Amino acid sequence: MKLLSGPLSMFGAKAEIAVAEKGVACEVTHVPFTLKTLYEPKHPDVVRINPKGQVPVLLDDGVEVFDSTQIFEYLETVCPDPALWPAAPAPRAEARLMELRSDEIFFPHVISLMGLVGDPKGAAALAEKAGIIAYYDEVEGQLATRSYMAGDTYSYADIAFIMAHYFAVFLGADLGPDHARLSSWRQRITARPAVNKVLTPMGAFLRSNGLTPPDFTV
Ligand SMILES: N[C@@H](CCC(=O)N[C@@H](CS)C(=O)NCC(=O)O)C(=O)O
Repeated sequence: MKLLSGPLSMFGAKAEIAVAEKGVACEVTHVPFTLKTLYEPKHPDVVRINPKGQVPVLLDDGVEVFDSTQIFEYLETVCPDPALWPAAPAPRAEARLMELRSDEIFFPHVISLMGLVGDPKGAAALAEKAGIIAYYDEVEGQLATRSYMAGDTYSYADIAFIMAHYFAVFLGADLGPDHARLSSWRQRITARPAVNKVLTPMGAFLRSNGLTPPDFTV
């Protein structure tokens, strides 16, 4: 298997963590990326395989898959053990929805914040931060009766949210004193070797660019 990701790609990191959790033999390549030029010029395989020209892209013996969530689905099919979706229909549906919510409800606030770094205390940035905190509040409530994002087992939903949360914290939207359960969830997730394996080089990339990674990571 080959995975094309990026040194500062939230979605790429999701796929990188998943292949590490699965323990599958996979050559991970970071496509060229700098803070100045971003992904230009794009990696030819990314352009060829993904009409959106985005990482991550997975290549496996003639199969070519793009989009982090589709990569999760493919990995679960070809490498079912260890399972990263819960087995029973209800928690599985919940895990899929929490994974979707992380990418499509929570993370858009973070993307908006990225565009507002020049005015972090302005009304627009504060509104995005409020959206992020409201999401934390909601998940904090859910964690009263579950240990992970979607129940009592670690799943792709946890992988998605630790990465989205990483970027939120990087942009100044950290947990508060009312988020004790989320804080303990974060400790458990970042202690996982597969998560650490991906967050450590990402932190090094940020530092090498004069930036400070979230302080909950090494
Ligand atoms: N929904 C996609 C989003 C992928 C995505 O936004 N990738 C970003 C990097 S995190 C990218 O390649 N951006 C370059 C571009 O859009 O030109 C997924 O889950 O993989």
